[in-house]
Amino acid sequence: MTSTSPADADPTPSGSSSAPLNVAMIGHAFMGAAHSQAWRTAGRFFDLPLHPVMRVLGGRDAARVRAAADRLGWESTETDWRRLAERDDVDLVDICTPGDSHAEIAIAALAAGKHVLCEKPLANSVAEAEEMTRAAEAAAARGVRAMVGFTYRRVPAVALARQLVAEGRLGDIRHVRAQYLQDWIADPEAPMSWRLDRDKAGSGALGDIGAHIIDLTQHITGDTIAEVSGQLETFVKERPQADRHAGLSGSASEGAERVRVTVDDAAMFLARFRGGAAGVFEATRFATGRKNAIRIEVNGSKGSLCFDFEDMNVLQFFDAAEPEETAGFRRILVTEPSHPYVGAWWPPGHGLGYEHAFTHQVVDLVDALSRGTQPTPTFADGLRVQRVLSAVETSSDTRTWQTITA
Ligand code: SOE
Repeated sequence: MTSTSPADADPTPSGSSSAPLNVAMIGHAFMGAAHSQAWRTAGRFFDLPLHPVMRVLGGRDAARVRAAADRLGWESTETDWRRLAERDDVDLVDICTPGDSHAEIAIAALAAGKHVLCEKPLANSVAEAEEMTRAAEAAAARGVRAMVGFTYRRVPAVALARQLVAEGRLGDIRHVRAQYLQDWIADPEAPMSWRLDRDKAGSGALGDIGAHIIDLTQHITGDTIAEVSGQLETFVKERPQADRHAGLSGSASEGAERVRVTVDDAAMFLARFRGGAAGVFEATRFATGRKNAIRIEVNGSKGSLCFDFEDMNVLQFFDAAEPEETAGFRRILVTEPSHPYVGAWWPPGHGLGYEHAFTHQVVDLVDALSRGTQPTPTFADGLRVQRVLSAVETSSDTRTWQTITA
């Protein structure tokens, strides 16, 4: 079914001279809203070489996807994603669905000659991620590009962290310490959600938020994880069935049927990086009081850095070369125009938020597409993360260290 909606679907100032990039998005929950904000905003703050046009929103329920298209600014709607992916007025498909549909949609869209942006984690298994990566590499030979949405890479303080490591300011990397702490299901009566269903999500905290800190630490250090020893825990084994269409903070009716939780609630693992660094990782949805706390500390022979998403416009940096009387962690406010992405936004000190990283993702994707270059992270980067996820699961099941192929 297709229909039209308010003219605000074209998010770029009228009269834009650049060619259109016709975008379709599938899925309109939390990630769909965040991606829509990015497609709407990018051309208004950055000079884009192509201007994104929000052509069509895909969803299963006609009334709900129509309402979402009106709210989020999409021109038309489809309830059949296959038809959406075949439309001549679509150049790129943005996949914002649960992980169990990523592979099927991405492979079909790439085969139809559409660029693809796929939310993380790339897939629900290594086998799916490998198939997607093969499809992406074959499509790249035809000039069709694919990217996976690890957006936290595009927080300015994270981009600065990577720059400092790449410049050698930390020296040889010894320790990588990463946590991703949430508490949205710490209440045992919090209802079931697709994120707690292995068939839909592939895994629990491990793949949903553990994937972010695996990608982030590999991105910041420029190194990759070679071995892991993991422990997965499921603290609450069953939950009340959620009311239909309940979101992250959903609700359950009195006396609702109780269903089994089939994923991990928390994932902890040790890691060895190929370059020799030792890693300690923790991803949990039971850190009561922590809402979306991503904390990364990297210690090197010449210095350290520390990032906390709850203070996301700051990067803490320790320079071991400082004389001891003035040594200490420096609190860098990453809001100068010279910092990555910041110049397009506000004057120094005003700060950015969660949603800006999604806009930066669109900016870099559109720039790569206009140049005919490969946007990152690639599906191969997503596959590397998937292999670590799988190795942690196997390690937890077998209580053995597991090696990840390069
Ligand atoms: C839920 O854990 C979630 O929405 C993740 O799926 C996102 O990737 C993360 O950025 C915020 O929390």
